[in-house]
Amino acid sequence: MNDTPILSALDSATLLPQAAKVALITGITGQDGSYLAELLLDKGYVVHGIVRRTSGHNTGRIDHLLGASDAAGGRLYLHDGDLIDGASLLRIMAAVRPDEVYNLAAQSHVASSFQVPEYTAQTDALGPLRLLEAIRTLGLTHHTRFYQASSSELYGQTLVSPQSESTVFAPRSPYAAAKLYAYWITVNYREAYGIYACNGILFNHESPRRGSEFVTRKITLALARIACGQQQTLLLGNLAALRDWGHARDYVAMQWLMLQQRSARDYVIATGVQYSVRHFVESAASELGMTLEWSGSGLHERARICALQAGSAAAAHCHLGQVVAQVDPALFRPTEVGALLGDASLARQQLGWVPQHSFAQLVRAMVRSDLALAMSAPAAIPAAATHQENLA
Ligand code: NDP
Ligand code: GDR
Repeated sequence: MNDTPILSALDSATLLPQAAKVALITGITGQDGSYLAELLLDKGYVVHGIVRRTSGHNTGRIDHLLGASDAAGGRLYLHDGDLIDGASLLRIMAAVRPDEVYNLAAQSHVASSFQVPEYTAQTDALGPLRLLEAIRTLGLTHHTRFYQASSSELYGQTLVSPQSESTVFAPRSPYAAAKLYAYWITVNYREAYGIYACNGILFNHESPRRGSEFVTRKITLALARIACGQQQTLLLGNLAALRDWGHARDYVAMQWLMLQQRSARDYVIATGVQYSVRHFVESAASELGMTLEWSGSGLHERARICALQAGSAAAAHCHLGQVVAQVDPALFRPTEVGALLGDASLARQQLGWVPQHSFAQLVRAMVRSDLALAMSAPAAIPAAATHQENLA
């Protein structure tokens, strides 16, 4: 990292108040990492983040937190590292000696994991092992608490619904298989060495900061562009897929809470409400003043505008009968997870889990944010969102 205010962890340790808790976040540049960093800084933590080398700027989601004179009060430090580079993780862990590690870094796109399965395993399966080994070999076993970003994708093909902590796993992608290893190695280091290590089995969570290749953000970005006359049609894969979608800000609060308990255990975090991809499209379109009508079925399904709300952005640029969404068979996955629905009763009872955002609020927040982006800075919209052939 060249142009961000980075101190070495050793420098920072001498500058900081002794009482502040120290957290290390991997994946701090991602959706969850950015919200978690905000939460921990608000709580007075000193936050260290691992940032990997890329050819471009990848700190866009946390730029507002960087800089010694901002609200973070100079308590945020970034370190170059990579989950596939054990030496970098050991070096950073030794320097920071964190009270809490949040392992959020991952190749997190399920469809991409079919294209890069080996890399996905290196990052998502062996990455957590490297972090746990660093904790153990540095003698931090009884000092450092560890959070692993586990996933509802672990349930994959299960026929049990809703899914809870006791539901058997049946992974259905290289991503899910790698996360399965990470889940069990986290349990193993808890049982074998007494490390406070736990898995948050989180169901899908979204936000205006969601990556543009995930279906919710792909939909809100594309429909916002369509409403502004910048794009004609949105291509999608499996419209029938059912997901339990929450807001990322609610979910990172649970990640923190899981590390504040008397003993470590694994928790499902989910809203307990399920919607289809098709319903998400309709909801987002409705926020933009478009009412849709579906025709065809399966691989030929498409949605046309059947009503336009007067005065909406869409009314100025779209026309009745316009096809705004259609299925592209190329966007189906080799093996699909058709339906996920979480039962977060344990987290509700033991951690006081009450999500603050409803599905409708989530859709509205994402649509409004992307409409503002399309109207003010259309060139800033990621290419993945506008390229019609992008991967599902
Ligand atoms: P994102 O894809 O938004 O963020 C992933 C983060 O990991 C980014 O900061 C990325 O860096 C970083 N990263 C990727 N590869 C490496 C690597 N080799 N070394 C170091 N860092 C790397 O994911 P989310 O924030 O949505 O998810 C956070 C975690 O939670 C992930 O592990 C994901 O699998 C898991 N999860 C997510 C759910 C969701 O619905 N969001 C649900 C359940 C689990 P860069 O910015 O450079 O790309
Ligand atoms: P998912 O999220 O695979 O559940 O993983 P994604 O948004 O990619 O897909 C959700 C469902 O929508 C279907 N779908 C499409 N998906 C994408 N990305 N693009 C499309 O065009 C499209 N059309 C239909 C998919 O087939 C799927 O059924 C997310 C990630 O955040 C993981 O890291 C995390 O572990 C899980 O959620 C829980």
